[in-house]
Amino acid sequence: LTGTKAHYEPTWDSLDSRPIPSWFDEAKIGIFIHWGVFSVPSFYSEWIWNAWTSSSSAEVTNYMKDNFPPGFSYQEFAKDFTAEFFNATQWAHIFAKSGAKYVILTSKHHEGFTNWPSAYSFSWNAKDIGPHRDLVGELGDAVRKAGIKYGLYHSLFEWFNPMWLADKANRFKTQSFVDNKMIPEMKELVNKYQPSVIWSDGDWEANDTYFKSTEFLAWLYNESPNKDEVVVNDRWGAGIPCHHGDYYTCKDKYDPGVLQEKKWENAMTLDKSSWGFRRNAKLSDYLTPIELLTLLARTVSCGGNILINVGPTKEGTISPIFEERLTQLGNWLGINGEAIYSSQPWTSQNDSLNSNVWYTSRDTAVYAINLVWPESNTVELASVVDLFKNPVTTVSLLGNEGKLKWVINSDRVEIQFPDKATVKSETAWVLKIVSP
Ligand code: FUL
Repeated sequence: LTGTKAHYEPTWDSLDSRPIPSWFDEAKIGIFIHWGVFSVPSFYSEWIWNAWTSSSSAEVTNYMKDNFPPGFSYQEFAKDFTAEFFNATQWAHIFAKSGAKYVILTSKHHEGFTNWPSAYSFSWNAKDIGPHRDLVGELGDAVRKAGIKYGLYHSLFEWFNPMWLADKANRFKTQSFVDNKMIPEMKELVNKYQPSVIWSDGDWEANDTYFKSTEFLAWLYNESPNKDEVVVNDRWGAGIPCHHGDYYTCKDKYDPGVLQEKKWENAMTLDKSSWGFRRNAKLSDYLTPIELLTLLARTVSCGGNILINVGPTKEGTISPIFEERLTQLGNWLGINGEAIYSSQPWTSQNDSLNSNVWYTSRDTAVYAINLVWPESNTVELASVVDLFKNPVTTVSLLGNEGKLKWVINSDRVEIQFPDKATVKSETAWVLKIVSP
């Protein structure tokens, strides 16, 4: 928690002076969930409604023409958002097993459909149609019971909301959508579910003055029920991302590869080409375990958190490929988690000699995450050579008993890996260098 009792003004200078609640940096790993009416066609991506309407994708145009009668409307998909197999406790169990410390669900994507019974989204919400359930509430209860923080994604704008379209036609000189929908709805969401993260999105269309972003955030930080714990991202108006907010997401899949001063997050997705579920995805569309661990190592090493997206089905299941990736991650963290959770970036991020090695640190330990098993069982590292000049330095491999042998060879240290058969980790092996 911040521990500060400051009062914030609705200006970026004031809001940006707020220290980020410490739980967020310590957590390192979150799960992102894109679930909504777009999960019904589960074709192309969560942008299908927009792509169909704007004819921006021939694939979508043809799919809709070939499979739906003339006059079919996107809203008709909602009744098939059945969620009959949705068991929030089972989802929370999968997320807990993955080692993630926070979970962020789309409360409402750009389609405007709310996954909770919003008083401001009449008949376009998960209680009135489709699941006939409060998905936001059910998942929140289960996730928190599993000891995981709960956050909510929320799209500021809605592609086809008439109030939004009217404001847009007025070049955003009117704020009917913001006053009558967006702000009251976000306050309802916050008061009811008290999210620990607000992952704002869809901000690029208008500026922060139109969205009344600073007023909302001052209310959030000063008065809202979870004000000491809540963390917000940076998507609050055109030009804002990467400049304001508790932490930066910048653009989707942001992965700078170098240390960042400000807390940031790599929001990425296991299906490389979509955030929403795709029934026609191929195995090769999903990240492999080592691709995921590479992103994790590089992200955490450079001071970021990773937010790993899954797209559940309209029936409310998390497909086995997502479950498998998350389980593999959890198994890896079970052995190597001390290099990740509550770690700090070290002096070097990527070894200057060996680009397959990323560093993190904690107390007197430096962790070298090796993405490949070294040829001839010996790894050569340059960035840590000075640590080995300290006579009390020791080095071991996480998930393996005993200390490893090493020699300094001019500008590098050569560390002898153990017999692979005695090593627990199946991939991405972590050296722990303790140099008191
Ligand atoms: C983007 C959205 O437009 C995508 O659909 C997705 O939600 C991603 C996380 O953010 O800006």
